Amino acid sequence: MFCYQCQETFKNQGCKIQGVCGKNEDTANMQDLLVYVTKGLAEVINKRGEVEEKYYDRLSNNLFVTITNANFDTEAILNLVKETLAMKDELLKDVESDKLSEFARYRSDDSDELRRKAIEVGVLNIMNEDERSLTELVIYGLKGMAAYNHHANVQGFRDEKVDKFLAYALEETTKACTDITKLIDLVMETGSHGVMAMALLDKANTETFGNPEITEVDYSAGKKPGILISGHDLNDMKMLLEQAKDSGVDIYTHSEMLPANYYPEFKKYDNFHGNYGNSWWSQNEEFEKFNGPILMTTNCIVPMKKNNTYRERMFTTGNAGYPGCKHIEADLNGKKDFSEIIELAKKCKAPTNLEDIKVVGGFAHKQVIDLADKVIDEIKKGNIKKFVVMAGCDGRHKERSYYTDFAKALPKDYVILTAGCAKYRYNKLGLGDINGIPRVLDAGQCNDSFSLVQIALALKDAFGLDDINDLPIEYNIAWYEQKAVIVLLALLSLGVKNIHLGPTLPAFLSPTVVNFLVENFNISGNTSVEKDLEEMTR
Ligand code: FSO
Ligand code: SF4
Repeated sequence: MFCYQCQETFKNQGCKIQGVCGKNEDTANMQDLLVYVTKGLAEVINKRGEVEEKYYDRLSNNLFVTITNANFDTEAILNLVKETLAMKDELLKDVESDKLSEFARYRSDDSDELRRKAIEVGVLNIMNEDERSLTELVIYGLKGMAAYNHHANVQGFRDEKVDKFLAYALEETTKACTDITKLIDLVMETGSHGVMAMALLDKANTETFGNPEITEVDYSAGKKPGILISGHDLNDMKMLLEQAKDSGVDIYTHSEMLPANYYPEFKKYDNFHGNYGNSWWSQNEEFEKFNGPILMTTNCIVPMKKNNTYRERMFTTGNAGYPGCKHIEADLNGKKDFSEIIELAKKCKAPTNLEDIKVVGGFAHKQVIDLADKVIDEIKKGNIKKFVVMAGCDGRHKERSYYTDFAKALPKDYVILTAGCAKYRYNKLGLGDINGIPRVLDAGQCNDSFSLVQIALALKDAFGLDDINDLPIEYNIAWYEQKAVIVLLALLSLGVKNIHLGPTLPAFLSPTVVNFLVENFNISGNTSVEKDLEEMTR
């Protein structure tokens, strides 16, 4: 195995024996094969021109499965490989096979042969370091885009341009190409389609569940048994709330599901209790204490400790998977039956209380733009000097305390704009407000970084500026997995410069690619809180 797709990769070089995330060699290889056959399917889709939506769905789902911490179930991934090859065969009928690449020509339904092939198709097959770096940058961006696309698709929203770009770009990565300029163009195109995918998901979420609104979220535990739902899939959240509404069981969010608390549609449910716990990496301890069933709708799953007590009460759904945990499939209409989880919850103890705290969030674009006059007034009066976008991911490494220290050290006239699980590093610090405007404005999940861009564009218009970089906004972004990669590429495609990216720069960026990003976008890694603060408060 060789994997260097996330921020926690071994020694910031690559996981070669076992993933730091817990992914073992077999799973890693099988994920490589899934990406390989997905590229083959994409090529055949492109040759056919028009195909049914289910083939595009397959591209997004497969890429989503290979995102860090989403799916640890090797057998389930092997089955996806087989299904993908079978779907490709359906499309191959009218395609001349001598015009196809090895990715598209490959076929087998034999598990042993597929396991053998899985060892051969890793990222190190691209020998040229810069070509590999840019190709993987595109692939990781596509994985993030695929995740957002999938969430929109299951709500019945599609953008043909996103689907077609996914197929196009996947095929492009099969072509040996050492033309760096061409690959950089593909990276930037990936970013601009990332904006479209985030816009699509924003439309899907807000048209289906309403616009997020300012909400004080309760983190305390109630007296009734509960179900904890984690991950990013709001459609699953809706189905669970609906099915559990008269059951006497409370629903709690964990980690990236926290922003569900901000949506009007979910607030209607009396048994929606609030949020429980913190970001994804704290789940081993917090899932123990929750006492009831847990539903993982997407990443981030942390491998269970040997002596865990929650394997039997953790369920996965969608593209998430974990060996030994029951997986809830959707029926042909996309409906999921969560009755087994609800029945199990009734027999469980209520959650152990972790903290009695309430935290305010819900500052997506509509809510902030509704407050625009007030915000602009405070900027003009000099009460708000700058915004700092601190969106992205949290992670388990100690060095991430940088973000807590940075937030604490920011001058009192600075406001943090956040989205994603990065917020757990500073959302409970009690950083106060500026004449009623909280100093931490949480827009929602990582995909709601789109909201932060909308807010920036609205401010640019309000101040009559030509360039988004002339705004009083700094970017100090924390990344972990591939959804953060598409958020980064989306920002670059919009022309955002001077981004600080940490806690470390991606291992998959070669020195040539880092130079390109520095020269064209003035990207930098983190140094120390003091130095970065000095630079960002000039
Ligand atoms: Fe976090 Fe995990 Fe949302 Fe990621 S829970 S790290 S960028 O999956 O997707 O922010
Ligand atoms: Fe390593 Fe990250 Fe890949 Fe897991 S996802 S194997 S931690 S690089």
